[in-house]
Amino acid sequence: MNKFWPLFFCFWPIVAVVAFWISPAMNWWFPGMAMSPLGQQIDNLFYMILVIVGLVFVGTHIGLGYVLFRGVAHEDEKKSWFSHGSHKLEVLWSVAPAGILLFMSLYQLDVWMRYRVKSHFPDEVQPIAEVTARQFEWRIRYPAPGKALMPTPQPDDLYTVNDLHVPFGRPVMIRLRSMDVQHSFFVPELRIKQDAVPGTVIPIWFETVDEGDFDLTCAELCGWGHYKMRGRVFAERESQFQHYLKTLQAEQDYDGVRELGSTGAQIAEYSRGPHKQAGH
Ligand SMILES: [Cu+2]
Repeated sequence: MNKFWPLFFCFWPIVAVVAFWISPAMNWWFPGMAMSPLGQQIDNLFYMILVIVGLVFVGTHIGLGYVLFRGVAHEDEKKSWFSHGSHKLEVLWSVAPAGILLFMSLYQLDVWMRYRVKSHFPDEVQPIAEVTARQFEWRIRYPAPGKALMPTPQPDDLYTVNDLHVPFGRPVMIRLRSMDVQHSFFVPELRIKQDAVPGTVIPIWFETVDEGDFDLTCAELCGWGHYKMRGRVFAERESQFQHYLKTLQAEQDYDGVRELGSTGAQIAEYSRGPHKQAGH
């Protein structure tokens, strides 16, 4: 019976290690596969840290198990003893974690810079849309088809809410702003999480590897309606993306009086869900 507690305390670390081991295969760590190359690099950093933490965890629990089993095996040694510390040990367990933390901070610098530091962004990346967070929606401004996004709104800009369309297979940039309080632009499948801060414009770039649609949520408790600040990111073929912009333009220019000609037909076609169709 006196082996119960040592066994009990050693059982849970073993369960934890098994769970850690099978988690990647079961897809328990992440909200699906990373759909961007940078997201995959971020996942690799996560696994690197997980391995280090896992080794420390296993090591300390082997130590704990040893002490527990030794304790029950040597009933005669039950009397406690006091230590005034060991200089060597103190140095060792201060320097080793400091070294590991330093290694982790240097190792991730490259990914961090590519993600956040403007001078390390891909050369060809251009802003394709401005996303303005407000209580409680994502307002999106695109330039007219064939034009570049200007820092200030232009008369022929295109507007929509909550549905961000982007072409996949090339890096794209959005300019992130906030109209009221602090929000956070969070696309879990692309591993993007960036605060939207009132008074600043923050560029975010990403490259989606395949077509698909992904959740866009707000990751900053921004008020009573925070829960409903939910949008979608549609990654589509370049031709589909251009088609989407043209449809948005037609929709915006439609005065409601014209006959249901080509413009109306285009709107009707799009409202049937063209992003699910093949490109045009
Ligand atoms: Cu929000």
